[in-house]
Amino acid sequence: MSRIIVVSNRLPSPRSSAGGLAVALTDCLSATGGVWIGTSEDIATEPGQRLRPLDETESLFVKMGFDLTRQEHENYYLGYSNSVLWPVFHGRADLMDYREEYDISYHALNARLAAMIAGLLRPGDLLWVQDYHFLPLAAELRRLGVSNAIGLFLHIPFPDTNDLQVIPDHVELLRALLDYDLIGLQTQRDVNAFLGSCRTCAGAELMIDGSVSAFGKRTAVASFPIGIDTEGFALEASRTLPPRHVEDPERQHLIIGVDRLDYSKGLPQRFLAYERLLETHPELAGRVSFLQIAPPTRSGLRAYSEIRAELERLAGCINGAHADIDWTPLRYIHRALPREQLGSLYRRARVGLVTPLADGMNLVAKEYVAAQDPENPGVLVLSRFAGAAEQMTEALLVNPHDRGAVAQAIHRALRMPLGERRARHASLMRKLLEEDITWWSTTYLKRLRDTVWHRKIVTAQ
Ligand code: GDG
Repeated sequence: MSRIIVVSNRLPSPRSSAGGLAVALTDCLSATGGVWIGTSEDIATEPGQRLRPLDETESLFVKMGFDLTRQEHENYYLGYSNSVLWPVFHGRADLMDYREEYDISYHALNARLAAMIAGLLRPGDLLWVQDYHFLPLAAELRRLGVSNAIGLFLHIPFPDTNDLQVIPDHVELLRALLDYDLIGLQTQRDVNAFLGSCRTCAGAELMIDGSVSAFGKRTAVASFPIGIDTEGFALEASRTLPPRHVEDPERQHLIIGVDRLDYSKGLPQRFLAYERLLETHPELAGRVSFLQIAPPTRSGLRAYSEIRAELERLAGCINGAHADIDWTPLRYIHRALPREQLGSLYRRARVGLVTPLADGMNLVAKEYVAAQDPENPGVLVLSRFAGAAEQMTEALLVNPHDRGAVAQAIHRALRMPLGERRARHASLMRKLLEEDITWWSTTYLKRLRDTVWHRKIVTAQ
């Protein structure tokens, strides 16, 4: 069986090891043997030329790390990856901060990484690259003569052509993407956006089998909506005791939001929608409570410190206007909670509020549903702009920009009869159990293997 080589920005750490992606990929790497490559947490003084094996105790697969220099961290990671690609791919071209040194560093890092990977590849190895940090990696590997199958999975949305064109070297990015054998996206919407850009910017031809042909190359493109470890998550949430200090849900209906503090997650809009609920339903005073957990991320970037300041101001305004001596309507926690605690909080919350303005998938929506008590489940209020909305049609789907509509959906969720809650939860759960994280990785890898067969047949003809 061929080895699988996974490349991702971060390696799974013992802290993140409960995360679905880490579990699923660890499982498939352990079954087939392989290597997981990612950045280490260390900062190097010089760009290294070798991957370092980490945690030698693993026998079935190895983790190999590479260090970023401080300059690469600034220019490749915070710069091109998170100040150019992340905002543009999330429909926020207005927040793009494009600089030539970012562009140069991004391509140089990908070239350096390709050289390090090429050194350890064996014939038949499958390479599975994760996410927007490595869009040109396949092109760099091909330049070095690597002919192994290489797949990409993009965890974030693919932008519409108008947005993509804001990036100065977008045609080069597309050309580089066509060096992958398989491009996996989260949703059909993303597939359409990608194909549309290939057609508009590169005059690409769409083939009958769903692949795309441009620049003399051909790539398979399909959606593979990422899932979670549904069964495991449900089991853990049903086992864990609720944390102390959480008010009794019989007395107070808990509404929960859990997001990295990112401008794509629609948090100010969500806070304002909650305020609208309090204004339009004064009878809820003292009986409802909104808990928002928003751990920090990518600190050092202005867009992130700005959104933090805005949220703190809004939380203060909303509590100032609506709180009472024995009631805090909104609790906002700007740090990460332990994973075990999340499950039981989800389970206690009558409403899960997931209202991003743009999101590749959104795993919180899936975790919230998996954590519910099937006998007395809470209700998911979900943005139409989360990739998850394509699968989770039994949630209350909302436009996160429409404060009134979100407030109404929360109200409807709070009042929803038990029968309807159970029915919606049961059909959401069926899909989450069917299309879980293992389904996602096996389906993707099967398709990647198929592209190899396809290529062999075409070459033989
Ligand atoms: C990207 C795409 C796509 C959050 N707060 C805490 C915490 N979390 C965990 C959640 C969830 C994960 O972090 C967040 O995943 P999301 O999917 O919601 O969002 P991104 O981080 O933006 O992920 C996204 C995903 O990749 C996978 O493809 O769905 O669209 O943007 O698992 O539970 N975990 C702990 N404490 C917290 O306070 N322990």
